[in-house]
Amino acid sequence: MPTPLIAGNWKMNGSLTLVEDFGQAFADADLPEGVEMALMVPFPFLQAAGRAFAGSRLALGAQTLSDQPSGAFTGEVSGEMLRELGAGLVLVGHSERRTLFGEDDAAVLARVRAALVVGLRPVLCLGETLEERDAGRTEAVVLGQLEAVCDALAADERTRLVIAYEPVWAIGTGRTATPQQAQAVHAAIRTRLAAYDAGLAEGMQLLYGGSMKAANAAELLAQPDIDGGLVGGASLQVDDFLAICQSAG
Ligand code: G2H
Repeated sequence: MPTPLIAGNWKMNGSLTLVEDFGQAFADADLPEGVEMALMVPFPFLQAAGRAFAGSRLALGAQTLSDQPSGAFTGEVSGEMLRELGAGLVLVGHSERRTLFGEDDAAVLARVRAALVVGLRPVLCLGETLEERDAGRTEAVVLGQLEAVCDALAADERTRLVIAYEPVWAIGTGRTATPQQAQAVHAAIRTRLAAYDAGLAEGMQLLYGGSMKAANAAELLAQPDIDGGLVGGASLQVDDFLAICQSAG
């Protein structure tokens, strides 16, 4: 069984005060054993969050990175810069990046490679739109996004990924996939990973994302192929996020 991972994604929200609140709360909280916890904060908060989370079990993550190591790319942030600030994980291919910022499968793969090369763990996000689900194309879309990355990586690189399934229709909408819907897609992802390598499939942390909250986390996390959560809105409230982390223990 993979180690459960609960990762918060603040998106373009939060504040330095909230960073301090989380640092304090996670330093003081009685946290479940054997659960990894992380928070993906906006770039400007990374340094403060690195300090605030030091000594706690909350790992630091970023929400995207450049596919380039350095150079004349105004506004971009490299993987090496994220490492220097203490980030250990980075989201890649979140649906908001894919749809709002035009990141296609090739761009996602380039960012995964950029993360791996500097030792960041890429959290690769996959998910179908409502139209794709209604057309019966959920598995084809999700597995296609998975293959676009995994086919191009070496076996040892694949083992360094985390995968997050986030149905686009459930993101920030309050509409959560049922545990059965999520489990079915997670099982399909794990089966596809087993075609690369059985050990890869067994060890991969498969996170569910899309309106996960304290009230529904336990039921989602009880599914056999759901190993954790990628939590957006509910990761902005320290008590809610702590409760979700507790549910994973
Ligand atoms: C999906 C998720 C976290 P939310 O984007 O990445 O957000 O929990 O607000 O649906």
